[in-house]
Formats: sequence, structure tokens, C-alpha cells
Amino acid sequence: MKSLTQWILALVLTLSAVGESRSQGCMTNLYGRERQSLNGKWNVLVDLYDQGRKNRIYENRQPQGKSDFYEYAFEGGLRLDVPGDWNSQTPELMFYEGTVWYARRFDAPQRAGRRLFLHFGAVNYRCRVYLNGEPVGEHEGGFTPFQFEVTDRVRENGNLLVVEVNNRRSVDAIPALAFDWWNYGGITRDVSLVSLPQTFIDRYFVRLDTSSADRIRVDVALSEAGAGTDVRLEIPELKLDERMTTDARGRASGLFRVRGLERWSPEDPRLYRVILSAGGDRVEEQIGFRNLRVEGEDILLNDRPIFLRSISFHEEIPQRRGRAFSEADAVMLLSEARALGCNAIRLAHYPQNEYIVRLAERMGFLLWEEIPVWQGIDFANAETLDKARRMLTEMVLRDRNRCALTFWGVANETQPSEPRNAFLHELITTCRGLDDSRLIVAAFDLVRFDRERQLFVMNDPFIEELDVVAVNKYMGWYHPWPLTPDRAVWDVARGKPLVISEFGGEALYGQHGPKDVASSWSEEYQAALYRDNLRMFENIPNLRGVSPWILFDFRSPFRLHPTHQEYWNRKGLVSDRGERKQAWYLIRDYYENLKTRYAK
Ligand code: GCB
Repeated sequence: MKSLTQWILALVLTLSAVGESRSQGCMTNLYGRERQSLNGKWNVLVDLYDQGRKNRIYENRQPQGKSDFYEYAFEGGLRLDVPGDWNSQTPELMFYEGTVWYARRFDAPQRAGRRLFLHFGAVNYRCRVYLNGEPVGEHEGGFTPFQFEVTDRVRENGNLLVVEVNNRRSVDAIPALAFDWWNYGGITRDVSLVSLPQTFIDRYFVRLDTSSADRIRVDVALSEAGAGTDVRLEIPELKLDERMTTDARGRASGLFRVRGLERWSPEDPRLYRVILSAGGDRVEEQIGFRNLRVEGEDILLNDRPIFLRSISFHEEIPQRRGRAFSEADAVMLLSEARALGCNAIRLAHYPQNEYIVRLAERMGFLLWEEIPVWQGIDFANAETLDKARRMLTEMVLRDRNRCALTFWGVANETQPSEPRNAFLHELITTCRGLDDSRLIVAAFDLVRFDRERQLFVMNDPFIEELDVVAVNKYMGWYHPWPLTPDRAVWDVARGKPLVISEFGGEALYGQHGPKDVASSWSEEYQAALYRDNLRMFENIPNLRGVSPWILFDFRSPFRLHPTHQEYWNRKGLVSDRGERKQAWYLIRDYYENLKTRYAK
């Protein structure tokens, strides 16, 4: 029998274990750490009726006595690639929404004094992680990383790692019940076992001071509290070698003047090797430096006005009908953006994998990254706000050292209301608290034609809270023209930079038809629509960037037309097989012209 104190102790331990089970914030720069990849073939069980958890299948018990049997086994069945979505790996799972259990074994040669963390790049959408039969933790949100410390749970040999993944849509989730892209489920990004010293460099933020071109600002947080630890920062190419000392919370900061710094820009995406060391830990990566600010209606990069020649894509390889997850995938997506003449990318509509973000930075693309607060969000729900805040934090902490990151996007196509305003206000406050060196943006779809004034206008008081206002407007597709494009003049968000963050229409590659009939789904119609929109853009005085929707045709359950769409959104400038439509050439020429207009 347990005594009362033992019961109380057990209760406290249980409660604290529950508390621990939420994922912990991630270390900065996974790829700069000592890690063992857990990618590869995993065994899976498809659990449509959610029977696995109550049967504790994560324990993977084996029959002992003659009368024992278990109605599951991880071995001998379907195997799927990790990273990878399940939908594209077997036809039976193409439309699947529900639970899939993933399992694999791994060995972990132990080294004294090291700590071990399980790190997931992303799992869509919810997941619970179990190690050697015990729950380790859980995470919600399909596009951001999370980690759990497992130092005391890992054995040298034969560890069993089980991940319960569920991608069922729900009203309180982000995104919510319906969205215009495929709901790929699975462990969609790298899984790693990371080995770190007892006290390690947990987070850091290295950037150019917002108000100067020659001072580097650094914030470092060690994993353990404690004053007096030396932290060293080296940037050999700038001959910088500086020391800082931690305060009682284990944090250190510094502001250092440098000479001869070449700032990063799309034309010259210069990066420097940055090395941080403290105690027994050392971590390094390539970091670039640049200044960014808004002045009136201009966006200034390194003190010069820029115009965004942007494009969007989903994290999808259309030819494979699956999620993008590798460096090779990033090369494919970004090369096509480069060929179009872009200097910017709006990563639609969620944080995409780090291969894309890091390669984009090396190639010189300005990036817009956003969380999937996409229409239909339950703004009045406090738990949903919590989720959004967590996602935003995970995104910002992962990528704030990437100087290419120019915009944090907080929402796409939301309608004014008290709960919406309060929700987005909270997100902006969270965002600015983590990073004061980026511009905050949201995309709206509320621009309308005011007949009396004969102008396009928008009325959303929330734009006051933003650095840059973005508008999605589908003239010639969802909205017929109320007057000819040359007379379509905008008076929207004057005093601030405006970006057209989406415009376009659908066309099936190789389909020809009249250029004035939308339902022809023809390349001619799409090209004419593009021509009209480009004409209208000349009448938007504060326009500082355009981002056609979208680079590639993408898969979407919204798109039910059986011959023209077949679950593909056909607004791509490039088809699902990689063929360029007429409109692609039009945008390429338009961007070529803009390059000379905004020459360095
Ligand atoms: C939008 C959305 C985007 C859709 C697009 C469309 O306004 O922001 O996610 O895919 O329209 O094609 O309708």
C-alpha cells in the first residue's frame, strides 16, 4: 500500500510528466549539430478508427503464453519513406485523413556526458511520440519543428521509436476545416537524434543592427541558467573575434562594430561563416547581413528602394504529386523561380522546409514566410490563438538567422471582426517580441471597386498594424472587370508599401481557346488576364511588388472539374508536368523590364 505522501508524490510526478509532454522549443540550427539521421523506411499501421492508442500498440508487445495474441504488429506490413507524405506513396492513401502509426528501431552508441534530443522537422498535423513503449510528448501543427529530450530514455541498442500521426482537419486547427491545397499527412521532414553537451548553445540570433550598416547584434541563450560562462563569437572573414559573458539566466548579448562588411542582397547574396562557442559546445553556420526598413511607401533594402518580383509555390513537387522534402526538391522549385527572373518568393501558405529557405538565401531570394492562418480560422477560440502563437514562435525561432527572411506573414484572407483583430494583434506582438528586424505583412482579399469614386478601395482598419500591406486580387477570374484595366486605378493603403500577393487565373497547359472566355481554361485566356492585370498595376501608386499565383499547378481537393482540374488548381504558370504556359513568358518579360527599372 502506498502512503499518503507517496500518493501525493506520484500525483505530482504524473502532473509534471504531463507538463513535460508538450514539445520543447527547438535549438537553433539543427543542421549545424552532431546528429544521427532517423530517416529511411519506417513500418506503418493505418488506424482509421483510432484503436491504436487505447490498445497501447506503441508498446509493440509480443505474445508470451500460449493463449496470447495481439491484433497488430509493426513488422511485416506496409513501409513508408520518412521524410515523405503518405498520400503519394501508395494509392490507397491518396485521400486518407486519419491516424497512421509509424515505427522504427535505432541504435544509439552512448557517450558519457552527452544529452540526446529527438528532433522532427515537421509532422502533419498532430503527433504523439513514444520511445521504448513510453509516451515522450506531443505536438500540433504541420509545418514547424519540435524536439524532445530523451537522454534518460535511450538505450544503446534496439530502441523502438513510434510516432502516432493524425492529419484529420478540425475547426480549431490551423489551417482549419478546408483549405486550397492537399492535406498531405505523415512525417514530412527529417527526423534526427541530436547529441549535445550537458550545457549547450540552445538559441542564438545574429543579425545586423536595424539602424546601422556596420554593427552586428548577437543574442545567445545557453541551455542552462548560470552567470559567468564565456561565449565567443567569431566571423573569420571579418576578423571578428569577441567574447561575451552569460548573466544569471545563461544569456549573453553583444553589439560589435565590423569593418568591410558586404551586405547581403539578391544581386550579391553574400554569407559569412559565423562560429559560436561556449563551454564544451561549438556551432557554426553561414549568416548574411543586411538592413531592411520601410520609409513611407518604399521598402528599403540596404537603404535602397526595392520592387519585389515575387512568385509563390506550395511545398509540393507536382510531378511526384507529393510534398517537397529534400535539397534536390528545393533546387527544382527555386530554379524555376530563378528562370522566371524573381528576386522574391512568397512561401505559400505555411513555413516550408529548411532546404528551401537556406537554398533560397544562397541564391539571393527575399523570402516571405507565413503561418497557415488561412480563411475560416476560429478567431474566437483561445486555444486556437495559443496554437497560432506557438506556430509563429517555432517559425520565427527556426529562421530568424536567415537574412533572406524579409516578411513574416501573419494571415491570409481574413475578414474584419473584433476577435480577428485581437487574434492578429496578439500574433504581431509575439512576432515583434522575437524579432524586430523584419517587416510584418498580411494578405487581404477585400479590395473592391467603389462606383461612386471610380476607384479600387479597401476598408480594413487592421492595416494600420502592418509594415507592408498585401492584397490578393483575382481580376478577370473571380472578379469581372468593372472598367477597362487601363482605367482601373487603386487608392488602397496609401502611405504604406502595397504588394499584390496573388493574382491570376486557371489554364490547362496545351489547351487553346478564346482569350475572352474564362471557361475555355485556355492558355490564351490566362495570358490575356495577365496582360490586363499588368496594365492595371501601373495605376497602383504605392505598388512595391507583385507575386502571381502561382508557379506550378498544385493539387487541391477544392478543384472538382473532372477534365480541366481533376483535383488540381490550374493557376500555375507551369503545369503539373513542368511545361511552361504562355503566361510564364509574359511574366518573365515583365520581370526582365522591371530589373532595368529598378537597377542597382
Ligand atoms: C486565394 C488563396 C489561395 C488560393 C487562391 C485560388 O485567394 O489565398 O490559397 O489557392 O486564392 O486559387 O483561389
